[in-house]
Amino acid sequence: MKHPLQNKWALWFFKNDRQKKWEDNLRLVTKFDTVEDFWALYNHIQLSSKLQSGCDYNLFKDGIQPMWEDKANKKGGKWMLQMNKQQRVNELDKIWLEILLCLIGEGFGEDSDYVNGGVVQVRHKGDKAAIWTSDYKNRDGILNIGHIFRSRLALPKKIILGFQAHEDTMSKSGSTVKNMWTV
Ligand code: M7G
Repeated sequence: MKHPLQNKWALWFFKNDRQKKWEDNLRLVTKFDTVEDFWALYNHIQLSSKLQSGCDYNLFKDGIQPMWEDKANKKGGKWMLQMNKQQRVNELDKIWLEILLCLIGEGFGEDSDYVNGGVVQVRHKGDKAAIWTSDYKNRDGILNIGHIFRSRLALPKKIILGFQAHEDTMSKSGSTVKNMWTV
């Protein structure tokens, strides 16, 4: 028997095609709910560091679309780690794998229910990785998720992790979005 995960997860792939609307560039790859199927998928797909710039992987709980508009994300936000260009070579793939394992292993303890998914974004100006949560009003839960995220990634003290509400991200085009919280 395969080893069941607590949740069923869906992997999505985003490939930037400027001719198309944002949501039309988002594709569901597959869903899985066992440890074995996770590793089969992981070993089959490209590492993040090998993706073209402009591509994203999204791993979300089944039933939640990886977009602000989904009802589970609407009042939520993300803990986002901004990387520098050098980190693609040595760190990006490790960071994304750690995020995947945090997600499927329910690594956020009692606050795992507030975790909707995770995102990795490959960009020329520096890659990004994030944990998306629901309900930014749940301050204690969100902060706890942020602390666990930092410690699982073993981030050095000088790196500040910020949480941004999707509502704020949506209303600011391009310019820096203010952090609702930092850890
Ligand atoms: P990004 O991919 O998060 O960052 O957002 P980037 O600037 O590093 O590429 C880029 C753009 O994609 C946003 O300004 C939006 O136009 C669009 N976009 C991103 N997300 C996550 C969403 C979303 O959830 N819904 C919609 N409608 N557009 C989005």
